[in-house]
Amino acid sequence: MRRSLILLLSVLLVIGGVGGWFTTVAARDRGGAGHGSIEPDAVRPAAAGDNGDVANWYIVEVGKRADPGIVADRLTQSLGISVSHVYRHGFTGFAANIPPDKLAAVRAAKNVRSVDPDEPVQVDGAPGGSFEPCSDAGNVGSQNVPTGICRIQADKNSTAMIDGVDERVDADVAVVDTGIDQAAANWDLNARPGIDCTGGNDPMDDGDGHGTHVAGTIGALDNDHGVVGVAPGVRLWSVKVFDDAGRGSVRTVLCGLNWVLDQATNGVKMDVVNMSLSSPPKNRPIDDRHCGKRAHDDFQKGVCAVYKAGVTVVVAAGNYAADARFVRPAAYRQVIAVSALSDNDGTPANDRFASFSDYGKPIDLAAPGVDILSLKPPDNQPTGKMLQTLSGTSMAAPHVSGAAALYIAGHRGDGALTPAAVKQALRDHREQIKLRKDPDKRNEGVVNVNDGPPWGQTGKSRKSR
Ligand SMILES: [Ca+2]
Ligand SMILES: [Ca+2]
Ligand SMILES: [Ca+2]
Ligand SMILES: [Ca+2]
Repeated sequence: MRRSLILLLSVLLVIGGVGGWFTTVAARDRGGAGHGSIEPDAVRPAAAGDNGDVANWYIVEVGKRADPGIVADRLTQSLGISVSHVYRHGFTGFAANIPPDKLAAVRAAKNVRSVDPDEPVQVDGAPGGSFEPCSDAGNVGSQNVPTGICRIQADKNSTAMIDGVDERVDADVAVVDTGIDQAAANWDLNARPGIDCTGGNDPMDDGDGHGTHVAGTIGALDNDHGVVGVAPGVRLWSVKVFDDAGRGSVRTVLCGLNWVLDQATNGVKMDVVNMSLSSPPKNRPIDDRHCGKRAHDDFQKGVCAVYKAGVTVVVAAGNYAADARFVRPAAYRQVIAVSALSDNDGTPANDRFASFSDYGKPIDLAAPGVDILSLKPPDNQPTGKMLQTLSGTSMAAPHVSGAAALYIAGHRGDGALTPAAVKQALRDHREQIKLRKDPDKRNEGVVNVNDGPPWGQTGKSRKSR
């Protein structure tokens, strides 16, 4: 029911030209764009406008000792392919539009290791329904405490300190999404520009609203207006991989992960990456247990590189009501995959597994994902209107990203935390609950950040899987 409603809404939105939720963008011929000079690591103009178009687009991996920019240049000049992104960190290669009659030549070219088709990736959120803030000490002035904050007990976390006073959580979270709106950031976020992978040049432009909403759930400021996030005031880095129509692909996501890896060595090391996105289910399990090398999955190669750099990756389960083993990136064992639950009062009462949410063995935790209130780009309206509710596993994942940021910020003195350690800690402290309507027999439990034991549990009953 919920899924059909979402699909209906998405159709209406597309007709209205407001957003691009769930649309699989039709493949179109790109023509021969972008033959000009090539700058290393730049996002090239050829990518502009058609970020979800994958017809004739490929991800090319080059040999470890080769310079991907030089290989891309050489093939651009000799074969007339057009290159959109160069990847230098972890996964080394480039994305290119390759006409069918040039494909064999690229595959056979020197230093080319693999050539895999690109695929569309989409955000996992859609408009939600009505909302009542939960009763809480953080409801100061006009600030709303969203139900998800109470549901996972972020208001009972001493690192979050939710009380209407702006103290900020010390962690860095990359929001790989549609961008983070500058006006919303000025109003109620501690956000900063990362990279624009869509052919534009403004990570702080969110023409869609999805990324701004996700950012607010992770870390909206604790003050007297807007909303408050799970990890209030955490540093949020906008990594824009979807254009204003919500269109993206593996090549734009890899560009975002490449930036995260570049930052790990040459800038600010991210603690957490949030990816509220997925590609449509395959007809076979995704994870090849070899970081994508056997399955020729460049998406997983990129995720593994980030994981090995010590960055916790949190992803949406996907909204296909499908087994997450078939859905990228939720299927990857390197990520924390988050399913969605429906909650309307901030307590475990009357909760159920969200009908649209993917499920199954890869899911690590559930989090609130129905009718979630968060920030919205202003649309020329007064700032009081910069809020909206959205639903989706896109809204569940940022609750867990915020939880990971709280955990990492609260354990700074304990040495470097590996992504596996962060995942285990969040799993160990989860609320062990059987959600009604959960399609599988595995109770992933609900993320919980109470300083004490989670809802309904004594300290002794906690255990890991
Ligand atoms: Ca506070
Ligand atoms: Ca606020
Ligand atoms: Ca409830
Ligand atoms: Ca389950």
